[in-house]
Amino acid sequence: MIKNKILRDWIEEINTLCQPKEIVIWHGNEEQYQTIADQEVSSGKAIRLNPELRPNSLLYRSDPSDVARVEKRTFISTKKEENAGPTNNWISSDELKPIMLDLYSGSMRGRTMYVIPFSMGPVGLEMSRLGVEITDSAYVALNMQIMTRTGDEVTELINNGQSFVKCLHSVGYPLQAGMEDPKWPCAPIEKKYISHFPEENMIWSYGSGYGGNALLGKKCLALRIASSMAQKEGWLAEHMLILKLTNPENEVKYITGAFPSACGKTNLAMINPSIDGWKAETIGDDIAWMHIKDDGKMYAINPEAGFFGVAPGTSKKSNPNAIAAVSKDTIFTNVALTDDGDVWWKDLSKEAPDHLIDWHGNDWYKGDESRPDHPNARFTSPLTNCPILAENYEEPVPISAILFGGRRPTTIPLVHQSFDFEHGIFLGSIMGSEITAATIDENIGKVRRDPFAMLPFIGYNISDYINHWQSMKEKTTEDLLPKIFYVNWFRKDEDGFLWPGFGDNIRVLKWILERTENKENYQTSPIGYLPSLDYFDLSNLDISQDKIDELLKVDKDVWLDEIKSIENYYHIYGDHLPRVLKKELSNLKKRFI
Ligand code: GTP
Ligand code: SPV
Ligand code: MN
Repeated sequence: MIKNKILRDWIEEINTLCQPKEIVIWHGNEEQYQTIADQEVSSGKAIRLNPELRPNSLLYRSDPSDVARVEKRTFISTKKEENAGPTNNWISSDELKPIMLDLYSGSMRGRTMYVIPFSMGPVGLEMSRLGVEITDSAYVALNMQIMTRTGDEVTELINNGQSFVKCLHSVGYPLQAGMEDPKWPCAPIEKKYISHFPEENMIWSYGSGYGGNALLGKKCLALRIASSMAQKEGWLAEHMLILKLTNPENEVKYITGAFPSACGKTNLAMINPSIDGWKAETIGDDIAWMHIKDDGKMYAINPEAGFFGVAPGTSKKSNPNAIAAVSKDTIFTNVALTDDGDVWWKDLSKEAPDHLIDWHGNDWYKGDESRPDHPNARFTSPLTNCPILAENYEEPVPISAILFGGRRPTTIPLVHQSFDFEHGIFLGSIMGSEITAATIDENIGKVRRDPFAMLPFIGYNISDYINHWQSMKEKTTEDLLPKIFYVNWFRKDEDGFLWPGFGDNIRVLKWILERTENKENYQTSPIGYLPSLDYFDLSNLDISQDKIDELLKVDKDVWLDEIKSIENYYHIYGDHLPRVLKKELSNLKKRFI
């Protein structure tokens, strides 16, 4: 039972504002999940997949206009514009609140309002943070059950006085009497608002039912609001996977990796190593919260309880662990349906089935020009479904290395190490990547700078964010901080990707972990330490020397252009270019001359 007065009052306030037909409190148990799932199936909103092939699993098809995060409609609302900074859409709360209150007024008419208490991070852990999402979407409720720790256990903590982030969500499609409810209700793009009020620890999301726009524990709380909390409290909330690695000598190390959306975090988090003797175990695939503890080391936790992973490209060959994770208890969104009631997406098998129902619900025949799945089709599965989940996945783990990466078809070598922590911050700041289907954008495929893979997720001013990273150095000593690397699985020549990627990325990880032990396995270049080929494990890999040379090439002319491009890009900081970036850019230039 909810006893906390702040929460009770807030529920009453939203009930009056949004006028739902009923209120359902989420208890976080299996029975409630199944009841809601059955209702969704009988109303035709969800399809139950063949229980013999895909037990306890659902398929949803979204509205074609509502298929990914919408960065243009994502706002950081603070009193002063400078607190949101040059990379965020800012609206003053005085201006935004009346607009959104007007939209929320009666917005849940004819719908059930779910009240979902949740914990990001294990329930009761000091690093964890609580939220309550009020939503009129059963899809959101079901997904939150998988993605977070929800229900009575969390209500109990709130009853005991723990603070929580108020997360309000409405799909923005009130039902008047006699109106038919579409299968995926949502509002048109210009009425969508994904708004964050970091000064009040509050999130208001309106008009979208998809992923990070609607599952408010994820990008909205665990990244945008948490990054702002972290800045005030001295820790880091990052868009990073967490991976546990055991080498053939049985030594365990942990790494994190920040790659932009749809650039390989889930895949690396579940890597199936292609070289003998190495063991990889998953801890997290999207978000890491990191703190420096009393021993001076940086520790990470995964605040999530599930995977909201990209389906296309996932196969037994590329990611057998993800295939196992989605074998049951999974919600699929915007994948294709097979004739026997199972799912299909691009690359799941070499050959597509002869006939499918596509993500619009229409017949699709092999050879058709259109794609049967959406490029940002996703699966929602519990962490515990992953066969290589580390047994200590709920404990903070010490991080030896941080990887930055992205999709860069040129310029950036397969791997290089920063000279030190501050140079590592520079590498994070210049990250670039091709824009992917994980966001609705007309420029998909174009390279944009995506610092720390956090461009869409920093909840405050990017200058302050860079300075905050630098402040980690004051909390400990350089030798105890994680070593920083920049990787690029996506360099191309005219035949496509130069590097096989996936399981073979272990070769790069092996080199990285040896670097954290200060092994003399490197050569120095102007951009950082590169692998020395004598110490780079290419055993049993069919790849030509030309391709390896190309993968590790640091071309002076190309880099002089890159430096110009960075200088130009740094103009976004205006007068607030952090000193560390100024210094590192100047050092980089000097090393090339
Ligand atoms: P978000 O969930 O959006 O944050 O994405 P993510 O970073 O977890 O990306 P994910 O691992 O889901 O990969 C996205 C796409 O990149 C998939 O289609 C993968 O098949 C592809 N991919 C991942 N790793 C590699 C790799 O090493 N090489 C190549 N060529 N493709 C990869
Ligand atoms: C991303 O876009 O980085 C995701 C998917 O992880 S979503 O939760 O929709 O933001
Ligand atoms: Mn992500």
